[in-house]
Amino acid sequence: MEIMLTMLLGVATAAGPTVINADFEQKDVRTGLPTGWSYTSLPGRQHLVNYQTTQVTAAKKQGSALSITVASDHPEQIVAYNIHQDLQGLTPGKAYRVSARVCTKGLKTMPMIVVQCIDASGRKFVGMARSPQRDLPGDLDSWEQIHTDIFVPEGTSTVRLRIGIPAAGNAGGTAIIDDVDIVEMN
Ligand SMILES: [Ca+2]
Repeated sequence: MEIMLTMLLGVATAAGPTVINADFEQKDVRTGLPTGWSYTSLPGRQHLVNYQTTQVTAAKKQGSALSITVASDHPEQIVAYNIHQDLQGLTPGKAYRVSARVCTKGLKTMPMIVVQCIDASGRKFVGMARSPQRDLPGDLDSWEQIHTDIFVPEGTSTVRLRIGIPAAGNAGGTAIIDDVDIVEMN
Protein backbone atom coordinates (compact mmCIF):
# COMPACT_ATOMS: atom_id res chain seq x y z
CA MET A 1 0.00 0.00 0.00
CA GLU A 2 2.74 2.41 0.96
CA ILE A 3 4.62 1.65 -2.22
CA MET A 4 1.54 2.32 -4.34
CA LEU A 5 0.95 5.65 -2.61
CA THR A 6 4.53 6.67 -3.22
CA MET A 7 4.19 5.82 -6.90
CA LEU A 8 0.99 7.84 -7.21
CA LEU A 9 2.59 10.86 -5.54
CA GLY A 10 5.56 10.49 -7.86
CA VAL A 11 3.35 10.70 -10.91
CA ALA A 12 1.42 13.68 -9.54
CA THR A 13 4.66 15.56 -8.82
CA ALA A 14 6.14 14.87 -12.24
CA ALA A 15 3.17 16.55 -13.95
CA GLY A 16 3.66 19.86 -12.14
CA PRO A 17 6.64 22.17 -11.76
CA THR A 18 9.59 20.48 -10.14
CA VAL A 19 12.89 21.45 -8.61
CA ILE A 20 15.40 18.61 -8.72
CA ASN A 21 16.96 17.84 -5.33
CA ALA A 22 15.17 20.84 -3.82
CA ASP A 23 16.07 19.77 -0.28
CA PHE A 24 19.77 19.14 -1.08
CA GLU A 25 19.65 15.64 0.44
CA GLN A 26 21.12 13.88 -2.63
CA LYS A 27 24.87 14.30 -2.83
CA ASP A 28 27.42 13.49 -5.51
CA VAL A 29 29.75 10.83 -4.09
CA ARG A 30 32.78 12.39 -5.72
CA THR A 31 32.32 16.10 -4.97
CA GLY A 32 30.04 15.87 -1.92
CA LEU A 33 27.90 18.60 -3.49
CA PRO A 34 24.15 18.29 -4.03
CA THR A 35 23.29 16.73 -7.39
CA GLY A 36 20.99 18.41 -9.91
CA TRP A 37 22.50 21.87 -9.40
CA SER A 38 25.28 23.81 -11.12
CA TYR A 39 27.65 26.08 -9.23
CA THR A 40 28.99 29.36 -10.58
CA SER A 41 32.50 30.65 -10.06
CA LEU A 42 34.89 32.94 -11.89
CA PRO A 43 36.95 31.01 -14.46
CA GLY A 44 40.39 30.26 -13.01
CA ARG A 45 39.42 31.83 -9.68
CA GLN A 46 37.32 29.11 -8.10
CA HIS A 47 39.02 29.71 -4.76
CA LEU A 48 37.04 32.92 -4.30
CA VAL A 49 33.88 30.97 -3.49
CA ASN A 50 33.20 27.77 -1.60
CA TYR A 51 30.10 25.63 -2.07
CA GLN A 52 29.49 22.92 0.53
CA THR A 53 26.81 20.74 2.01
CA THR A 54 26.20 21.31 5.68
CA GLN A 55 24.12 19.52 8.31
CA VAL A 56 21.20 21.57 9.61
CA THR A 57 17.91 21.29 11.43
CA ALA A 58 14.98 22.53 9.35
CA ALA A 59 11.33 22.01 10.16
CA LYS A 60 12.47 20.05 13.24
CA LYS A 61 14.30 17.43 11.23
CA GLN A 62 17.99 16.92 10.56
CA GLY A 63 19.19 17.14 7.01
CA SER A 64 21.55 18.66 4.50
CA ALA A 65 21.59 22.23 3.28
CA LEU A 66 23.80 24.06 0.81
CA SER A 67 26.21 26.74 1.95
CA ILE A 68 27.88 29.41 -0.17
CA THR A 69 30.87 31.19 1.35
CA VAL A 70 32.54 34.19 -0.28
CA ALA A 71 36.32 34.27 0.30
CA SER A 72 37.33 36.77 3.00
CA ASP A 73 39.91 38.30 0.64
CA HIS A 74 37.44 38.61 -2.23
CA PRO A 75 38.26 41.65 -4.38
CA GLU A 76 35.63 44.35 -4.85
CA GLN A 77 34.12 43.03 -8.02
CA ILE A 78 30.61 42.71 -9.36
CA VAL A 79 29.88 39.00 -9.36
CA ALA A 80 26.94 37.00 -8.04
CA TYR A 81 27.69 33.50 -6.82
CA ASN A 82 24.76 31.20 -7.32
CA ILE A 83 23.56 27.67 -7.68
CA HIS A 84 21.30 27.10 -10.65
CA GLN A 85 19.21 24.61 -12.55
CA ASP A 86 16.65 24.63 -15.37
CA LEU A 87 13.16 23.95 -14.06
CA GLN A 88 10.87 21.38 -15.65
CA GLY A 89 7.09 21.23 -15.87
CA LEU A 90 6.28 24.94 -16.09
CA THR A 91 3.64 26.16 -18.53
CA PRO A 92 3.84 29.47 -20.44
CA GLY A 93 0.94 31.75 -19.50
CA LYS A 94 1.05 30.66 -15.87
CA ALA A 95 2.59 32.23 -12.77
CA TYR A 96 4.61 30.48 -10.09
CA ARG A 97 6.00 31.30 -6.67
CA VAL A 98 9.53 30.07 -6.01
CA SER A 99 10.75 30.05 -2.42
CA ALA A 100 13.67 28.87 -0.31
CA ARG A 101 14.71 28.92 3.31
CA VAL A 102 17.89 30.78 4.23
CA CYS A 103 20.20 31.49 7.16
CA THR A 104 23.15 33.89 6.97
CA LYS A 105 26.44 34.51 8.73
CA GLY A 106 28.56 37.58 8.05
CA LEU A 107 26.50 38.70 5.07
CA LYS A 108 25.58 42.33 4.43
CA THR A 109 22.78 41.52 2.00
CA MET A 110 20.00 38.94 1.87
CA PRO A 111 20.47 35.92 -0.41
CA MET A 112 18.36 36.17 -3.55
CA ILE A 113 16.26 33.97 -5.80
CA VAL A 114 16.36 34.88 -9.48
CA VAL A 115 14.19 33.26 -12.14
CA GLN A 116 14.99 33.81 -15.82
CA CYS A 117 12.75 32.91 -18.75
CA ILE A 118 14.81 32.30 -21.88
CA ASP A 119 13.62 31.86 -25.46
CA ALA A 120 14.42 28.98 -27.83
CA SER A 121 17.59 30.68 -29.11
CA GLY A 122 18.98 30.44 -25.57
CA ARG A 123 20.13 34.05 -25.74
CA LYS A 124 17.08 36.26 -25.23
CA PHE A 125 15.51 36.82 -21.82
CA VAL A 126 11.75 37.10 -22.18
CA GLY A 127 10.97 37.26 -18.47
CA MET A 128 12.74 37.77 -15.14
CA ALA A 129 11.88 37.94 -11.47
CA ARG A 130 13.88 38.17 -8.30
CA SER A 131 13.27 38.30 -4.59
CA PRO A 132 13.64 41.74 -2.96
CA GLN A 133 17.12 43.11 -2.30
CA ARG A 134 17.56 43.74 1.40
CA ASP A 135 20.42 44.86 3.64
CA LEU A 136 21.02 42.68 6.68
CA PRO A 137 21.73 44.45 10.00
CA GLY A 138 22.99 41.18 11.50
CA ASP A 139 23.12 37.42 11.05
CA LEU A 140 19.98 35.42 10.38
CA ASP A 141 20.42 32.63 12.92
CA SER A 142 17.02 31.10 12.31
CA TRP A 143 15.45 30.15 8.99
CA GLU A 144 13.77 32.84 6.98
CA GLN A 145 11.87 32.25 3.76
CA ILE A 146 12.58 34.27 0.67
CA HIS A 147 10.45 34.10 -2.45
CA THR A 148 9.75 35.59 -5.84
CA ASP A 149 6.82 35.32 -8.23
CA ILE A 150 7.45 34.66 -11.90
CA PHE A 151 4.98 34.92 -14.77
CA VAL A 152 6.20 32.65 -17.56
CA PRO A 153 5.51 34.43 -20.87
CA GLU A 154 4.66 32.71 -24.13
CA GLY A 155 7.84 32.05 -26.07
CA THR A 156 9.67 30.78 -23.00
CA SER A 157 11.76 27.72 -23.77
CA THR A 158 13.86 27.48 -20.59
CA VAL A 159 13.10 28.61 -17.05
CA ARG A 160 16.35 28.97 -15.12
CA LEU A 161 16.35 29.21 -11.34
CA ARG A 162 19.30 30.81 -9.55
CA ILE A 163 19.81 31.19 -5.82
CA GLY A 164 22.80 32.97 -4.37
CA ILE A 165 24.56 36.06 -3.13
CA PRO A 166 26.46 38.97 -4.68
CA ALA A 167 30.12 39.11 -3.68
CA ALA A 168 30.07 42.88 -3.18
CA GLY A 169 30.04 43.65 0.54
CA ASN A 170 29.74 39.97 1.44
CA ALA A 171 33.42 38.90 1.59
CA GLY A 172 33.88 36.29 4.30
CA GLY A 173 30.13 35.74 4.61
CA THR A 174 28.09 32.56 4.26
CA ALA A 175 24.57 31.87 3.02
CA ILE A 176 22.88 28.60 3.96
CA ILE A 177 20.03 27.50 1.71
CA ASP A 178 17.49 24.70 2.07
CA ASP A 179 14.00 23.59 1.05
CA VAL A 180 13.55 25.19 -2.35
CA ASP A 181 9.94 25.03 -3.48
CA ILE A 182 7.83 26.00 -6.46
CA VAL A 183 4.04 26.23 -6.59
CA GLU A 184 1.66 27.36 -9.30
CA MET A 185 -0.23 30.54 -8.42
CA ASN A 186 -3.93 30.95 -9.15
CA1 LIG B 1 17.59 19.70 3.37
